[in-house]
Amino acid sequence: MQHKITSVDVHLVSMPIKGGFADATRKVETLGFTIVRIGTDQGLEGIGVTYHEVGGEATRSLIQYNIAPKLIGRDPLENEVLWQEFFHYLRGVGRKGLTFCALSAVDIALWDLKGKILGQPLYRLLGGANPKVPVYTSGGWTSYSDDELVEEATGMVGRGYTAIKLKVGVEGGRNPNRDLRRIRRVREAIGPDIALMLDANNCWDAATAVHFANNVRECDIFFFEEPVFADDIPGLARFKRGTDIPLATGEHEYTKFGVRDLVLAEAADVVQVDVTRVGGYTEALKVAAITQAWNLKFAPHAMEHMHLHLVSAVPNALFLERLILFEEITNCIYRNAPMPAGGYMQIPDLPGLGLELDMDFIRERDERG
Ligand code: SMN
Ligand code: MG
Repeated sequence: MQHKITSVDVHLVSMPIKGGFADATRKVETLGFTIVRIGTDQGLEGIGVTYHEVGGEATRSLIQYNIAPKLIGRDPLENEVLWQEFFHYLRGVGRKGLTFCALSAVDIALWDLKGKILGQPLYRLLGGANPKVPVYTSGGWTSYSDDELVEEATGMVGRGYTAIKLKVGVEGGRNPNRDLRRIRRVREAIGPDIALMLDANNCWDAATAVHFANNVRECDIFFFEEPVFADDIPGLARFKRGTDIPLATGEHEYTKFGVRDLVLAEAADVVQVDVTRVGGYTEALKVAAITQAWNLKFAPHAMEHMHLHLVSAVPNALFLERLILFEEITNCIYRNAPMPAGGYMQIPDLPGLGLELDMDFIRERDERG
């Protein structure tokens, strides 16, 4: 039986972030989700979400005024056909950035619908077998005092995580020696058995990053993320040549074309695209295939509820990332968001993404343009 799309609704929910949380290069002031609901003539609904710190209104308008009218009357199972059409429809106004956040949220909703139409959880449709997915937690802002950093790291371990990620690049990246002292203290506090990852959020040049990496190497770093500007692909490649700490990057990368350039330049060991930015599940699966062809690791960025099924099904995927800062908004927008326990998250035995939106909260907070 063929389904036809009969409705597309878009909602925007943003939360101010108080507390001055900052990484090496920016302060996080707002976290927001743009939420898409695609309905069919058979009464099914698929949901997709993308996140923003700035520009959510633009993402919502693009979906509402430009993408939604073209979805009405279409068959939601045709995600490849629709992806190609939207890619060419939108390519003149953006092949990265907010345009792709919009396309990603729509594509995710189509995959959720696909699972609901076929009556299977998405990870099963993708060929996965295991509903229990490893997750690491992430925080440790550069705005923390040294004591606060150590306290957060030990708290993470106390909550059962066996892998944690912290920021480096204090004082805008101008004091790597203090970063070194902070990370040494953390390693001592958490012991040798916790996978410790560092994220410099684009703050250094390659020479500074390599120097720091070689000093911090003794702390047994599982991977080092975005040591230099995300678009400094030669700098990333130079980092990789200068240290044996695995290099993670990709949260700022869009589409298979962006990832192709990273891998061809030997500028990543762990590719961290975000399904809510890179072009949805349709594109993330192609990115995953590229990483497999180069024998790299795949570890999607943030948005763990959007990534659960992908990490379960992709054989070279390491784990999910759960940002402490996203926990509040995530708990508010889903009624049944899986929670981590002992370093794992369990995929619900429900069709599609298996997520139920809290429409009371979303409607109350929806920022109408
Ligand atoms: C990050 C991304 C988005 C919001 C806050 C922090 C960070 C990460 O770069 O990798 O988690
Ligand atoms: Mg990061």
